[in-house]
Amino acid sequence: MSGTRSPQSGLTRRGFLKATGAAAGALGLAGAAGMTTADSWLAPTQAHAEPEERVGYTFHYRHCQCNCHLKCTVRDGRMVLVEPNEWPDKRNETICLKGISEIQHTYSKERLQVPLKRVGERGAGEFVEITWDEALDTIAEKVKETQEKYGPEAIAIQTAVDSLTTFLPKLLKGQEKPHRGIDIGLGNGFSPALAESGQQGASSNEVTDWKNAKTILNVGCNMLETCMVTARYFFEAKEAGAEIITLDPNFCTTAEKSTRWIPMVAGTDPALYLGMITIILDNEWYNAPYLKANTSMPFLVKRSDGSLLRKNPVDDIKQSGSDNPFMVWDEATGSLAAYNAEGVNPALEYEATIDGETYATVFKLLKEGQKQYTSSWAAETTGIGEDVLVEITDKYANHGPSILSFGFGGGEKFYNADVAGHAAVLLATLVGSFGTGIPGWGAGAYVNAYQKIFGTGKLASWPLPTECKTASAPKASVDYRDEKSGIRFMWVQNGAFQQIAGNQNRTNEWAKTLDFVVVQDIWHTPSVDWADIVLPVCSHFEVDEEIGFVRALRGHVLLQQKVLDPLFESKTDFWIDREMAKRLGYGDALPESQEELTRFQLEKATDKALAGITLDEVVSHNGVVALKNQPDIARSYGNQTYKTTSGKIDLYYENLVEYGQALPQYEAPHEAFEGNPLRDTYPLVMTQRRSKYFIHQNLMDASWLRQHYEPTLEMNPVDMEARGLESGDVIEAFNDRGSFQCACVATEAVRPGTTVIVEGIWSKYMTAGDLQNVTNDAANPRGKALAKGRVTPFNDTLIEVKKA
Ligand SMILES: Nc1nc2c(c(=O)[nH]1)N[C@H]1C(S)=C(S)[C@@H](COP(=O)(O)OP(=O)(O)OC[C@H]3O[C@@H](n4cnc5c(=O)[nH]c(N)nc54)[C@H](O)[C@@H]3O)O[C@H]1N2
Ligand SMILES: Nc1nc2c(c(=O)[nH]1)N[C@H]1C(S)=C(S)[C@@H](COP(=O)(O)OP(=O)(O)OC[C@H]3O[C@@H](n4cnc5c(=O)[nH]c(N)nc54)[C@H](O)[C@@H]3O)O[C@H]1N2
Ligand SMILES: [Mo]
Repeated sequence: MSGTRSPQSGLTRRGFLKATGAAAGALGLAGAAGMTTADSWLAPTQAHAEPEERVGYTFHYRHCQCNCHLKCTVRDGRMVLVEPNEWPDKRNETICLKGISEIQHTYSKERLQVPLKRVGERGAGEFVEITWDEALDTIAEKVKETQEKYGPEAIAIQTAVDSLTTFLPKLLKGQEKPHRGIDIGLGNGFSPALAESGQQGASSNEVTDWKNAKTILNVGCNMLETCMVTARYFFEAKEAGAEIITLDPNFCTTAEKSTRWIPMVAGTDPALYLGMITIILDNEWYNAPYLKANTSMPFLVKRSDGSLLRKNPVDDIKQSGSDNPFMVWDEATGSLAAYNAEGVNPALEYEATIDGETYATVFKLLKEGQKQYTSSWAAETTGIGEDVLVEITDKYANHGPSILSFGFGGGEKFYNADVAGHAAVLLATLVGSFGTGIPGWGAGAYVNAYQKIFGTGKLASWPLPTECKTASAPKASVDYRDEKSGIRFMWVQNGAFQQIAGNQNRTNEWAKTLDFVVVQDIWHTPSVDWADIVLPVCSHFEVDEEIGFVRALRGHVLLQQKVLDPLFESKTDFWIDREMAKRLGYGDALPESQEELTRFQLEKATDKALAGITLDEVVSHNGVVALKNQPDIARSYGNQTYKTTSGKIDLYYENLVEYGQALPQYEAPHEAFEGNPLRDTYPLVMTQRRSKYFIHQNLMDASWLRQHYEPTLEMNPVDMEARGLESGDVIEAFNDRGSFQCACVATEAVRPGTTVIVEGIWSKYMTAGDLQNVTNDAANPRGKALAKGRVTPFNDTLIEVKKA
């Protein structure tokens, strides 16, 4: 930064007094102006005879999936103690090192203190301090200019889960979350069969149901670090006798605590599932009555073009349903019948010629297609022994109830993720995992299960003028950085745009071509340096009124209340929304206060889980109240109800016929596959993982955590020896996209040929470069046809490593 005060140089007297309120004056804190960073806030001070102490309640960040509710003690204006708050359901009273560290991290020297305006080249991180009015007026002007010149869809607003305002994207009428391919890879293949419309890939039951399972296959999910509040239920299941088998290229924390770890080759998850499907079919371990009654397996497919047979022909495959039902072969009458006709007994395996065309059931096509995916092929592809594959398939199919668990990392971050997701839902359906209500059966990503099924506790949404709605990302674009996205103005309201895309050099080149970039954040993350205007935001501990945001998670209503006054010149996300609304001519459209908003969201909600819950009640319970009318353990698709076209589990994806993926067909990863000639130059796969210490880029600057973790590339000793490396050496990791430097460490926990690094590390903490410089961003063309677009194949990355 030039021409402005550095974060360390202190805060104005005015700012400080505002930040600490009356207590500062009354107690006469010494050296007030210097107490702006963790170091100075935490320096020994004179003991006061009568410290002023109070307690405030808030929730922590959510992107680590936990959103823990915290009880915070504030002494003489400083937060000095963070503890788990009391919940009606005691099992939720959790906190981890991340939460405790906020005593330091909230006051980090990386806090953005004042609004900033760029003065150097974009990306150089040179700023001057400006007033809030100047910042917001400039932005409003740019918004209007962009809207007039290119239309509102030229503005993209990046949101994530930690900022709880929902107004900005609608006020700007721009694209929210333009095509960026995150957390949708497996779900793209998994969710259409069940018509899960919320979080793609969401699990069909809660993790609390694991204790009722006998066999749990956990494929590429490190939930003991990535959803730490589920640990209790993981161990509950283990103690109840479930066999938890983790399949992961690396001996992650969750593998270590599982009953068994089965290492596998990264990127081969589709082969694992396809191999298991073959074993189930060959041994007739599937649940035939279930498949007949509840799935599209008996539907008839025209062999010549792959279309499903309906009662009446259609021009568009979307035209079906009860008016124009799919057809099956009825064994009761020996004739064609609508799948949903009274008393129909559909044939599972059947083939017939009708009007000169051959039709076969989906199940028959599946069996034929699976012939190529033998168990020995799957064993060879995944690196899992064939006997082991048969053994775990037997357990999964015949020693249930069984759970199939995957993550949002791991195999999700490969080019072929939708194939894996599709094969996973097929596998889970073959053994009857969904909709039976039998405890302990389920499948999906449990890393976001917060105990209650996705969508429970839906808050009322504040109505805005009808013209205030978001634009959808243009169909033609598959990546927010391609020309077809039409983006000219990027507002990073929550999240970091260098972080959410692979191949950072491409992101940076694109960022240079934009007309305007706003970054709204709490800390000075690397993306901040790419902003034209930087807006400093309050942490989750700071609100400018008594009431903050509300959300319903983990079976409870959780309220944010004031712990601290806004630090420095920071403002709440809500305040920024209101100020923008005024400047864009919607001054009256937003609630007056967060309290008004929160009261509305709670008290106008129609969800029975929120029935009768008032804001006053939540406040009187220190911010945590249990949802109403909740089952002990939530399970989706009760009584076999699916919102699919047929109302059954639709496993045959007619929209993917042209890609040869109506039923899942193996596809190798984009880069990280055996036999790729690129491997001669870049022989190592670079997988990424999350860490219990950080939430992506958030908390990277928490020095109490950073003392336990230095950025390292984790490598197998064999690969290190071959390169003359020893633990602690600084290495350069590189490929055609770019490079980075950091220390390496030898560990047997990593498969030979594979490397691991924690994603999200700020470039300034690397020796040089950024890990995002090397990650793969290739867009699978099939992405266009998938519900949520293409996935970013971060893990599908080859590198070479040498001593720096
Ligand atoms: N503490 C913390 N928790 C978080 C987050 C965080 O940043 N910090 N982020 C949240 C977010 S946004 C997400 S998306 C989730 C992700 O949650 P997870 O899915 O648990 O994510 P990861 O830790 O990236 O990867 C899980 C495992 O996949 C393995 N893996 C890598 N490649 C493959 C492969 O090809 N096949 C298989 N089978 N396994 C593979 C890795 O070794 C790793 O152990 O975590 C959430 N929770
Ligand atoms: N190489 C690589 N890259 C990846 C991944 C990978 O596996 N490998 N994983 C990808 C995945 S799955 C995900 S989900 C993304 C996550 O990427 P992001 O969405 O960018 O991650 P977050 O940490 O959730 O949010 C980032 C910023 O929000 C700020 N923030 C926190 N709370 C608030 C708030 O209340 N208000 C505002 N305004 N800001 C706030 C934090 O300071 C942080 O800088 O990363 C992706 N990037
Ligand atoms: Mo994610």
